[in-house]
Amino acid sequence: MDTMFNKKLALVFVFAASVFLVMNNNGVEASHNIYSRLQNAAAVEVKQLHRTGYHFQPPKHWINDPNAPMYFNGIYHLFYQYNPKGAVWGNIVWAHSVSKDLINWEALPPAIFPSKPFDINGTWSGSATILPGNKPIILYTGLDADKRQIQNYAIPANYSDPYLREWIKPDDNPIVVPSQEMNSSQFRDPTTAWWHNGHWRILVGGKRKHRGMAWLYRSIDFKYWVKAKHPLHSAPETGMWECPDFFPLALNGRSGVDTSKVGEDVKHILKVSLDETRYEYYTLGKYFPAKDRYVPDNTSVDGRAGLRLDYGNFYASKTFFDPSKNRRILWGWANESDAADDDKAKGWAGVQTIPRVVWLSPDGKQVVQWPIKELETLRGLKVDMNNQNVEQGQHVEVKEITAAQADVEVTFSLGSLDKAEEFDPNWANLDSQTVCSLRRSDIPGGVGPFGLLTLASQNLDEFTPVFFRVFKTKENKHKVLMCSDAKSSSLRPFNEKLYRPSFAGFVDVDLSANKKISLRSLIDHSVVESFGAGGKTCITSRVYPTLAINDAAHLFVFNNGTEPVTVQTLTAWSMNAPQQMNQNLEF
Ligand code: DQQ
Repeated sequence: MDTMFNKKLALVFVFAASVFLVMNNNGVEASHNIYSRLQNAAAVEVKQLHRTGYHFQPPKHWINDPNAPMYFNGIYHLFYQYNPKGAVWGNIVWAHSVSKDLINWEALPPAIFPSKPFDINGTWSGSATILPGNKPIILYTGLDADKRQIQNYAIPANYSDPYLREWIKPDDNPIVVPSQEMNSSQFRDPTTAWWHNGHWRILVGGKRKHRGMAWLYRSIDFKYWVKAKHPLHSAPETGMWECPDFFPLALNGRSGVDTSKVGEDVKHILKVSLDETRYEYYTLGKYFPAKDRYVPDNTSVDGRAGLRLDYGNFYASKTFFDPSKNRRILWGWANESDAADDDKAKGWAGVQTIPRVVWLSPDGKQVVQWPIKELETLRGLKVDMNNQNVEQGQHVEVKEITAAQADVEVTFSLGSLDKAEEFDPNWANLDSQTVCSLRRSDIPGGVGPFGLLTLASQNLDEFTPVFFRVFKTKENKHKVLMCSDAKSSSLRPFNEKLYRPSFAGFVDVDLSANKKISLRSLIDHSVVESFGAGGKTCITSRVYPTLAINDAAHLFVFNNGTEPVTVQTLTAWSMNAPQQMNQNLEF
């Protein structure tokens, strides 16, 4: 009886705690917190500890949203929100880097920064569109003298410069302003434009009362824009929609399609970043171009109960179509788990995730993601582990590689699923993260928990487990939970404001067919990006170990379920650092 009561009490507590966290931005640093004391505090020292080895990261200071990723004449461009003066959000400019392979980068001077009446108080996020005649154009949010959020355009000063170093912001800006009845402090982040039947269209994120809005604008010439009578889509009780992204994915195959593609062979995705939770959600649905309406499928819902591209530290993401390789690529900002004062002490904050190719699952019910192929050029020393049986309580080390900077791919093969533990009906209304916090990696189960212990110290005083746990529901169906749990990632005292969530997402797989499930983790000092079941569920964790650093970091395979699991194949690579040119450029 007592245990029952305690269980219920624990559940109520966890539920209340998760409501509290959702109401309070989940503890993830918001991009718009103003730290007036810190935002102009230049890094005195840039601490190398925890800096990533192969993720995109400038040499110092704060970064947030990836902006206007694009491919132009053989070169990839990545712009991103950057504070040139400090390691917390503020003084935002559009930093600019170029690459031939999305892995090795060359830094250029900032492309866009506050200088004109229409952006004097801020140059915030936006997107690129390649206009006919192969002419790139950027749309971005400017904050004008009254701090109104308005949409501006910028064009290259010299189209024949292969790096498009310099960008001009013509004086006929702004091109889209909020109308009287709109909230001008919640109106930002224009999308890549798409073309249909004589008009360009863009979305701008916003909110009306507490309703999240994807405002729709149309233009014939890209300069004169008219607001459509209806937003493309909106949803109640979701708050401000930041960084909307609207794009088609082919119904068959993995090839990407141009943003303007419509028709029966594609499905559309609308992704929004919810300012209130600092997480992103997407729906899949049908776009009706004649009416300019988007209707989500009944398999995907708007808002906090919706699907997520990544269930971890991942925000303000953006996709672009890469015509050179016929694929759609997703970039996201892996935001910090550290507190602002720690960021200041480190001299840096934020990284971009490894670019991922995105496509539609064959059943059309979700987006699938996988790190771009080019990442494999960084793979160095390789080790294998095959047909390794892992019994309950066992953890087997993957030796020899640099475990703090590695890429690991593993396929687990499971025995009988009969022993899968019951999915407590009380959990039905909890989100995946809360379920993971109740069933962490050290709590024994039936089938699982099994997976990887990443960034682990030798004696497991610290570790970030990335694992699966198989449940059986009342209806005798299997439900697979994937977790990337930061709770034990650091020995730093809990009163230090380090965010250590038990990130998790359910995985839509039918294990009964072949009883196999795969996992890939990109481990990079303070980032662990994981791809479950071939990229169906993705989770990024930002972690700050104190022991499991550099050569003292270890990688293990583990199983805490009564049923043994077999590592059918595992390959792990030490990862080399990419080339990053001009990293000392002062801006
Ligand atoms: N970050 C930008 C905004 C956007 C937010 C400002 C999302 O444009 O809404 O740095 O992180």
